[in-house]
Amino acid sequence: MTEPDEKFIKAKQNIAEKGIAEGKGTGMFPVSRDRLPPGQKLVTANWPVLDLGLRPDLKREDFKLEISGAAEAQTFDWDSFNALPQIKQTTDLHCVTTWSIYDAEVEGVLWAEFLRHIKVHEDATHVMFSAHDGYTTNLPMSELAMPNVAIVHSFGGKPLTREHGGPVRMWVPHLYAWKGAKWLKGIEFLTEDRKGFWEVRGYHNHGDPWKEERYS
Ligand SMILES: Nc1nc2c(c(=O)[nH]1)N[C@H]1C(S)=C(S)[C@@H](COP(=O)(O)O)O[C@H]1N2
Ligand SMILES: [Mo]
Repeated sequence: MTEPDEKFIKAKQNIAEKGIAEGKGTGMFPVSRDRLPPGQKLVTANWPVLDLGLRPDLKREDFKLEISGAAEAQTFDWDSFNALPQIKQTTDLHCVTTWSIYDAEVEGVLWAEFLRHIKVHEDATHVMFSAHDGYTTNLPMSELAMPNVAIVHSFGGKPLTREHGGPVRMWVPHLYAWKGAKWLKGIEFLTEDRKGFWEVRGYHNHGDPWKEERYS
């Protein structure tokens, strides 16, 4: 051979650009650096469970979602929630404890859609989500306006299991997973920011995995 093997060089260069992570089966598979946030590890087996350890056992029939604060008070039950326009989407999810999962297929109601069915006051700037295990987490309305933010009830085509927050949880895949309350119970609109469970315990108020906003 008198010329360098361009194909080989291209392939190697491609791998360097994308980065390599451990994979299932026989070989490694390339994981795009554009996809796995810094400091995260890809979990290819089961979706890990992470919470305060209390796992409320709730049925869809018992589901109640209360809208309060700077909005018209309103309560959804399973039927009225399920009657809202539904979507199915596939996103990744990143936990601050460094695990990430890819291609989580969830179903539910997009936040943007949900807003069309409630009446939020003009002065609302933030939202506090509360859950049946006493957990809370806060988000600015501007972050909730990002794509893929949803209130979900199914994962992988099946109802969300108890440990993953069924019957209904929040899904905020562009931020660390603690921003997505499992066992969703209440949505309180706020006119100024207030910190949630982990946010008062040293975790970042914003939580962008791409900027590694883990701690405050
Ligand atoms: N109600 C409630 N929601 C919660 C939590 C919790 O303790 N209680 N933990 C958060 C954290 S830290 C993570 S990483 C994700 C984990 O969701 P999973 O257990 O379905 O993987 O749930 C988030 N939502
Ligand atoms: Mo987490």
